[in-house]
Amino acid sequence: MLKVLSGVRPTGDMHLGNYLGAFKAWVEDQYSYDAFYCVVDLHALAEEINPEVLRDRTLKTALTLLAVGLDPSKCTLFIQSHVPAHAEMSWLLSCVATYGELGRMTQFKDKSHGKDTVRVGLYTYPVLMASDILLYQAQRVPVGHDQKQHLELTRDIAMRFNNKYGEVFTIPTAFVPKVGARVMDLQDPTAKMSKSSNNSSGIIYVLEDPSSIEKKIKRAVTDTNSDVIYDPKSRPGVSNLLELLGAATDSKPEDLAPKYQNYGSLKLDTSKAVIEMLDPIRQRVKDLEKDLGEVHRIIAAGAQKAAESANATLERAKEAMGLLS
Ligand code: AQP
Repeated sequence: MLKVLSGVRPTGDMHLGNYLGAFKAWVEDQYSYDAFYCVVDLHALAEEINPEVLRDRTLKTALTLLAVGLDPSKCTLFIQSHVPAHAEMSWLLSCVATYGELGRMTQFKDKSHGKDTVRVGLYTYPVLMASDILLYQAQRVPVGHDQKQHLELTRDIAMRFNNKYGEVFTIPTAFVPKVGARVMDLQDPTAKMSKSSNNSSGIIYVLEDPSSIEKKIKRAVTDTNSDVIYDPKSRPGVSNLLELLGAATDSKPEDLAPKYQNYGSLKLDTSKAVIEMLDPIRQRVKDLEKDLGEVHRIIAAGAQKAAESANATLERAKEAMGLLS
């Protein structure tokens, strides 16, 4: 079976972008691949985060992943920091990656822009991400558009390592889901929906109350025109709503557009469809919260299974680089 790996940062509550752009594909992939999914808590430390908040969000993210349909009997779900090989491999690969290539990462440029203090971890983040992927010899890595550059870097690092030290790593390929690959902010449809956005009214959270979802979609920014046309470039707001409705009802946004004469009815149908899609997930989280002991058992077993694969690759990499065993 081919291996697949992906991760999510517990930097906030999970939103529709995470669900449509990543988790839905993760759930499908668990039936066809040897799938590893991790809550990448070490990555969350690259930016300011309160320790208690980080702990809570890490658990809540794991709960959400189980609730969206990850099945521990079909995939390996674990917390990144529970597998120490990630941090160790990250040092080995930071001795392969170069300062220049990390500086070219647009996510680093965006996140460090205008800040007086920037953590080294934010700069070396892509090396830790490369470690996450390469430790499991993953062939397929589902990512949103925003992560494609990091995946390219992972490939470069792996190829450089293999050329210099011998074939240790499988070269991974990015997989960007067609539907929901880029869910946009409801208040600023030119920016992607993001946990760290300053304005939560542009974000729909996976576990949000139906009444709040309805309000946010009702207030979503559209355009000055009133006709419903699917054209993400010239009509980003209305196109984002059509994409959400399409993703929630398994239809194409361009086929949905002609069915609507005004924004009001489009917004109403979109909120109904989104609420219906998220409702069962919210219910499952409530059930899982009643048995947190079981959730902890699942992630402990996941870490044990992940460590077996990760440690085998780590040992090969250390040996290839000349570390005494
Ligand atoms: N708006 C989005 N549309 C489609 N996919 C998205 N993803 C995130 N936002 C969108 C995908 O979700 C997966 C996990 O994301 P992550 O939290 O690890 O990283 P991120 O891209 O940095 O997510 P955020 O919400 O933007 O977090 P912050 O604000 O903390 O930076 C990834 O596959 C990602 O592509």
